[in-house]
Amino acid sequence: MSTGQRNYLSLGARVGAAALPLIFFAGLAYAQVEGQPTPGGIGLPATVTEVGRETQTFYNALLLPIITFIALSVLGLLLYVCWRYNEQANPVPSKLTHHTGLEIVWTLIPILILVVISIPSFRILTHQVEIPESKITIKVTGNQWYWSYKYPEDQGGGFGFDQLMKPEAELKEGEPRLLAVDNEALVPVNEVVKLQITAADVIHSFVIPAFGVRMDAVPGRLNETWFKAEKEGVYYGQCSKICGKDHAFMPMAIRVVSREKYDEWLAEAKKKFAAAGSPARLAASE
Ligand SMILES: [Cu+2]
Repeated sequence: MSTGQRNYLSLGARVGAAALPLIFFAGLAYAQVEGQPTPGGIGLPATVTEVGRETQTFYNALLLPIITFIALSVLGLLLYVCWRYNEQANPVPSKLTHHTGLEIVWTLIPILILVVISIPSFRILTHQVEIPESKITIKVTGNQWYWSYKYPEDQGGGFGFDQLMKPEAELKEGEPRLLAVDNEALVPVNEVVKLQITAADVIHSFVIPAFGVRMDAVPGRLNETWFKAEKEGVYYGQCSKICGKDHAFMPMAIRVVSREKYDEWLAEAKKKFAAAGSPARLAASE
């Protein structure tokens, strides 16, 4: 075996070794706990809704390959220019300033890429905002710096409550720091939940990555979206609009449970929160 070949092999081995952590982290990504971030996690978090899966496929199968291709092509071009057109290799530089053909190409190609991206993107957006028939409506209001929820009376609710981040000293075993809350909002599994989202003071943003839900909470405006969680568990999110000093400390937590447990909780919560404040009434959802 020649020295050249051996060098080539050792280069291959080095590249392989460098790729190992990537493979390791990719493995971790698949082992992520649903509903909350995992140490060492990479890639998008696990999702439990159809819309969530659509957005992830869109990102992993289309956006990521396109951006990787663009980044590598630009890097390749840069390296080629450094090598081919440096002062020694190219002592007499070209004086060319315009090339109509080239300008048309570098305008058209990005436009075509954006058109290709926009088609599946608008399809997912439509899916996110076209709300299927739902029996459950929850109104979520962003406040500086907590969320409040209202469950309408005609759906077995008639109460509202505030959801505040739990201080670290009060965390129970297994509860994630900066994400766990005092009052979790419950929803039943495999049922369409319509969310009405607004804010009381400044713009907040209601985001639950595992549901593929992201919707701005704007004062004076009622935004709507929906989700249908397919798996029981607790799913966390964080406000995603810079909304003031405690922006980072207003997480949301939604617990997905069976229909029976949900009905039990409704009855309990009705007593608990009715005692705490006035019952919530929502504008009747269609
Ligand atoms: Cu906020």
